[in-house]
Amino acid sequence: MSDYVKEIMLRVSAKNPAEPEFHQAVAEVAESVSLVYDKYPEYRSAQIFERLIEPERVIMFRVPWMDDRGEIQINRGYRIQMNSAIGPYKGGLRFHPSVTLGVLKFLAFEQVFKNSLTTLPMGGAKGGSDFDPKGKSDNEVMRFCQSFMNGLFRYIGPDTDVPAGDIGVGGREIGYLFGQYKKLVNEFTGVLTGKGLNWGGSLIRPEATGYGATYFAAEMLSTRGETLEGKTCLVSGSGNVAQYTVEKVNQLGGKVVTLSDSNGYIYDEEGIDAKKLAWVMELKNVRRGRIQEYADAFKTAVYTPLDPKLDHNPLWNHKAQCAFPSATQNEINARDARHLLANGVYCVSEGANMPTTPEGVKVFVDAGILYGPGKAANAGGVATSGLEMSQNSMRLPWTREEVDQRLSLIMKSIHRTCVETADQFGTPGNYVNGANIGGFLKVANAMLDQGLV
Ligand code: NDP
Ligand code: 2IT
Repeated sequence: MSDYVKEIMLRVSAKNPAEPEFHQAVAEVAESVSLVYDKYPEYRSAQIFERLIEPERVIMFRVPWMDDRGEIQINRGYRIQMNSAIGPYKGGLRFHPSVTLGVLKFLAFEQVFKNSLTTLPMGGAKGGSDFDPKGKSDNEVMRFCQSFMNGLFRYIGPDTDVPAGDIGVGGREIGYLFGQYKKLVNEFTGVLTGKGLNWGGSLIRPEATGYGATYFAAEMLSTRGETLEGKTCLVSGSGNVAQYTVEKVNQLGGKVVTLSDSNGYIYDEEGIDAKKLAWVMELKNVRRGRIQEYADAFKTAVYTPLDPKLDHNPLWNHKAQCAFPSATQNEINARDARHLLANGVYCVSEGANMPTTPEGVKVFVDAGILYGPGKAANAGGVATSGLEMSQNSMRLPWTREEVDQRLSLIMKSIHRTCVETADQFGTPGNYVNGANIGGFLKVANAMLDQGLV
């Protein structure tokens, strides 16, 4: 760790106690930014990074709602408006019991750099609640979403802050949130993305994160003259990102052998083909069941329950060439990273946000594998949200082919930025530096232009 990073981290830890995920995300970007500060001291004297780690605004609010038994429940809602130098705040909402201020600050911080990489004019934000949608009825989810929007609507808008989905927030939740916003403000606007196709949503938005992470892997492989054809892939999670990663990997000729949820994972040696994937989509999106059922439905699969006593995740201990962590933060530790390398994996494209611990990242970077960090590899989701915003502004929908083509071009552009920036700063092949610095420079230059913001 350089002296600059040590000094920054002392300040960040003292000022933001009990926010380990935020510290983790800041430390990684600080290492990359120290290369920029060495080369271009004007950013250091303007204290750009020091400003970037302080959110522009944090909104916290009570979310009271009534469950189906008539009992009152109280959750906490948040929106972290991190940076608006290059566009309105933009980023998802996460509903999960593990949500804290520190988790959302790490996600909002990552979002600033990710959104900058997309080439589209979007600032960075994240929000959500410690509400757990699991086991709740549709009516309970609706009442929660309505109360959440009652607390949030004053602070968002199509030119101010445009939330979207993340863990626990999909099409159903965006519908309830949009309906309540419209009722409160009396305006039909593009205030949220991930909307339904009949009411302002964009084709390909549901697919975009998984497709994008797969396009990013294909770009990384192309630097070695390879494709996904014939590659065996490990995917974690079984939600939105995981599902559409499997779909695109299959379309590009690869084979996915794993999926998981918070209870365990399945390994299907024969691969999760289109028919099995359709079954998973029905299980997860309609019946909202557990991945364990896959092994009952398909005899080719083995289910392994999660063992919290283990110091590694056995999902990452299977023969493969590519891995797409697509569940949550810190799901690959150093031991998992070493297992992946030992099993032949040399291409990791992160669908999730910060799924690899700092020690795990070091294992990948030191080994010189194709390692695409989340803020580059999973940027296709928010990029397509940006395309949804464009269509809403024009009041004209694009075709599936048009949106997919733009998504694919954006992922190629992000990949190019990573490779060229890593080269320029003396660390060829290091996509971590490429993404962090590439994302930083655009935001930093906008902040320099705009005075002391
Ligand atoms: P979903 O809610 O659709 O799916 C999340 C999946 O991850 C589920 O299978 C869930 O299992 C599993 N999971 C969640 N939390 C944990 C945990 N603590 N331990 C183990 N498994 C867990 O979310 P998404 O697919 O949208 O999001 C997945 C990741 O991708 C997140 O990191 C998110 O931030 C990131 N991402 C999402 C984007 C999007 O457009 N949706 C865009 C960019 C990144 P279970 O059902 O048991 O909870
Ligand atoms: O982490 C992310 O990039 C998202 N959850 C998507 C955000 C968005 O605004 O589409």
